[in-house]
Amino acid sequence: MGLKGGYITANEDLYKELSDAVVSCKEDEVLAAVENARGKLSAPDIIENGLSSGMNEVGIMFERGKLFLPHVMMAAGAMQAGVDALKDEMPASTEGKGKGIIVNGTVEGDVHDIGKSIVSTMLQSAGFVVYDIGRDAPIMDFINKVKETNADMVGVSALMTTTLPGQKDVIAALEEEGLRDKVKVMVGGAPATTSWAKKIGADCYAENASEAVNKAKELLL
Ligand code: HCB
Repeated sequence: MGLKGGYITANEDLYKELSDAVVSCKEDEVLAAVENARGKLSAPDIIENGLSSGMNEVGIMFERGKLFLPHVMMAAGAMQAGVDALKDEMPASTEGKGKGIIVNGTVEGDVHDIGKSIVSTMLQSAGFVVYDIGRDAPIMDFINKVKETNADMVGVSALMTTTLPGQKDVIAALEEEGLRDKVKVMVGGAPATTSWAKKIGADCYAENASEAVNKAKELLL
């Protein structure tokens, strides 16, 4: 428990333990921290405020040369194990049921998929039907899945400045295929912003998975 005691600092201690476990790059530490937080924090809270902040810290340390790529890969694997351990505990809601089919993927050339997968899981928990087309997904995979499922929304993730234009390319392809009026487009990922979303004609930008759920509800329900 933190110095001041009480719920807020107790939660902060749990967040820190979760975050530190990801920074340790060790799967067993992440699983132990998740186990300790279970029942005290909700599954989305553990993922968004604990594990994800650890992953951001790993990113900063990588940028500063304090961690190297193999560490980042291990931290990513450890974080994914923590997220997987919580999958069955995501709150189930039927709010979005029958209201929205969402195709979600990471653009071609980009292998980052932890955040995108969290978004898919949270959207599913909210009751939306989600088709996750994975990472490094060619533009036509987005288009074909939209056609096949008659989707209402497309979520396009990009984690690198070099792959960010892929979001624009997906929108352009939707236009070319005459699908743009039928589907909403949500963009996300670290280099994306609200102004980028506006610039490329997306319907919304979501900073994290909770916001992605809220934006999907706003646009589809
Ligand atoms: Co990677 N990587 N990486 N990486 N990586 C970044 C993204 C850098 C920013 C790190 C840095 O240099 N500071 C950088 C990109 C720089 C740039 O912009 N140009 C980078 C680089 C350069 C690379 C490689 C090129 C490294 C190399 O090989 N030399 C290579 C990429 C190869 C490729 O894609 N072709 C690479 C590889 C890797 C892995 C494999 C080691 C690993 C990915 C594992 C995986 O995803 N399965 C990895 C990781 C983990 C990172 C960092 C450290 C963390 C990303 C992450 O998972 N964050 C990242 C640094 C950073 O982002 N701060 C670094 C945690 C999740 C929960 O957050 O932002 O992904 P998120 O998702 C949020 C949010 O954005 C939003 O909701 C999510 C949940 O809250 N959201 C959406 C995301 N998508 C959405 C879609 C929607 O529709 C709505 C909301």
